[in-house]
Amino acid sequence: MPVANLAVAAALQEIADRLEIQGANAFRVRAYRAAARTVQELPDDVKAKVERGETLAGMPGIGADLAGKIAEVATTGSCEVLRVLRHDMPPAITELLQIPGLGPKRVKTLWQELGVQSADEVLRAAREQRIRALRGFGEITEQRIEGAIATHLSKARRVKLTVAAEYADALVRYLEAQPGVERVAVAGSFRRLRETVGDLDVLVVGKGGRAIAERFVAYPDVEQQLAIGATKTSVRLRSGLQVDLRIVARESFGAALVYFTGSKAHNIALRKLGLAHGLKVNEYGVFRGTRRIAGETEASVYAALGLPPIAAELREDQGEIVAAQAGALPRLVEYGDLAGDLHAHTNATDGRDTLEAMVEAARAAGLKYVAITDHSRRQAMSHGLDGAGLLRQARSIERVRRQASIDVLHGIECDILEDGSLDLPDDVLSRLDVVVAAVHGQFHLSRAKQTERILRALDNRWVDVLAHPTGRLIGEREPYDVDMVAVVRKARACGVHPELNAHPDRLDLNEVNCRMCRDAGVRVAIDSDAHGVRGFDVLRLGVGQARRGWLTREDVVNTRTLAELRPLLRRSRNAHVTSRAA
Ligand code: DGT
Ligand code: CA
Ligand code: CA
Repeated sequence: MPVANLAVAAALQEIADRLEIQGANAFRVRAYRAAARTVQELPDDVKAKVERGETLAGMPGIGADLAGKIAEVATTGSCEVLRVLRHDMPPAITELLQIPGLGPKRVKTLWQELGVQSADEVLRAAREQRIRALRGFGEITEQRIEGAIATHLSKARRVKLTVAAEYADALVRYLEAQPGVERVAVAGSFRRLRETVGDLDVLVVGKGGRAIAERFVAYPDVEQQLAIGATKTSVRLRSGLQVDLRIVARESFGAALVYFTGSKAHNIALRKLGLAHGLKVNEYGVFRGTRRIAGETEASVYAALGLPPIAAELREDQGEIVAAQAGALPRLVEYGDLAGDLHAHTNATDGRDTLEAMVEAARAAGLKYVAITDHSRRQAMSHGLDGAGLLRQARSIERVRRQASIDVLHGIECDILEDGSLDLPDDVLSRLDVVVAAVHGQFHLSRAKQTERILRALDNRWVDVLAHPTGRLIGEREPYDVDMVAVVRKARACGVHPELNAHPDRLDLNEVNCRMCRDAGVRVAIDSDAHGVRGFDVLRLGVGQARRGWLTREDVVNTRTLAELRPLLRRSRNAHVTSRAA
């Protein structure tokens, strides 16, 4: 479905919701809802349609008046009715409406009876048990609302790592340019490369603590100063992101970096280990009695505890300290280890750039091979390829191979249908170099059905990679309910490589699943899923997630040269079996 249509449909839904909250005529409310549905189900891009001068009037549930409003939303992003409605109601109504379980009727009651204007206020009302007394609510509903809002708030307040990186980079550049500043580092979950971060923790070494703090709060993007002092200052940026700044002494920099990188669980484990050695560990250093024995560098802190340095990505108290003591820390995969990418799109389906441009971009990203894996026919909205389309693409790839300085594999991102069969027949799949199989719909199957579906897809002897194995979109869509232990076991039995899709919205596999693969001896493919020439940049993010999942170079299949990779693809085994049989 065209993305723009979703936005238009959402605006129409919002109008309907707000009208309902206002107590408007039920017929009018229904008309907007029907229009939203029509737009959502429209196969073509509504904006393009409007721009071509076509009218939507006459489509199911859409008269001349609504058609005009849809055109206005499609071209300008909003419309007069919506602006007026928003103006007349507290802004948080939109936020409240996004909370599962809070439809317009309930929002209306909460707003009118309790006067709540934001999600925080609803949460407080729930905790103070003021909601259960309202007509149509009750204790169970109150509890459900409390849970839903708490989840909503905790998600809304964490930002994706790539977004945080933009704020962090700009702020670091600003701080480094200030007089007296010697050194700036971003610690916290950001440095551990967690997929989302709650706030930024910045450390500064420099002269004149108070003056540096004042320069920090004067940063143009600061909206609110939360606390200021010579050692600790906190602000909120305009985007809502909080930044904690600590000014530390040079000789404590390493200890502060360890402490504020965390995680809290890792810190506690280190402190315990110190106690066992008669040492005190804190953000200022490692102390025996009152004597500081380490603290200037991170390595000195770990060494004082008898440990080798531990990579920031591992510091979650998930066994890294025991591994460090045993000299068994993994040699984590690095970006430079990647040799190729097994999942990328072109404008033959929903990618933005040509085959030639994508191959060149893969080369520029330092890769030695790239698999072109456009969508299969089921993805009709993105013009998915059938057998004939793939044949045409094969000819283009032949042509590009003659000029390209890297190897180009011809593959497909083939839909896994609801019953676990694949969208294209085996004889088509067998002609390709690599098959990436993916779930793109029916996310709500039961756990048993979803698992069975995916296991069945892995049984297909042409499937090499299982793309974005859990389907989650960070902060937007939960993973579908699937038994990953069974999937990983099956992947091992079949020789399929689960993908770590590096797109910042996906990072799917997550770190827990990465580690499950490693423990099962299953090699993972870190793929970009690039839909444009900039799309290969995300591979770095994928490597970060892989490191959080303890993956080494050996655990990642696309660190192999193409010659080493081929035998690890299932089709090579098939060929072997077939030729022996012949
Ligand atoms: P976030 O911001 O929620 O994504 O996660 P972090 O890990 O960045 O947590 P944050 O910002 O609350 O604190 C930064 C670091 O400071 C954290 O990773 C470890 C350390 N830290 C915070 N509170 C405590 C604590 O109560 N005890 C210890 N030992 N360390 C703490
Ligand atoms: Ca933090
Ligand atoms: Ca913090």
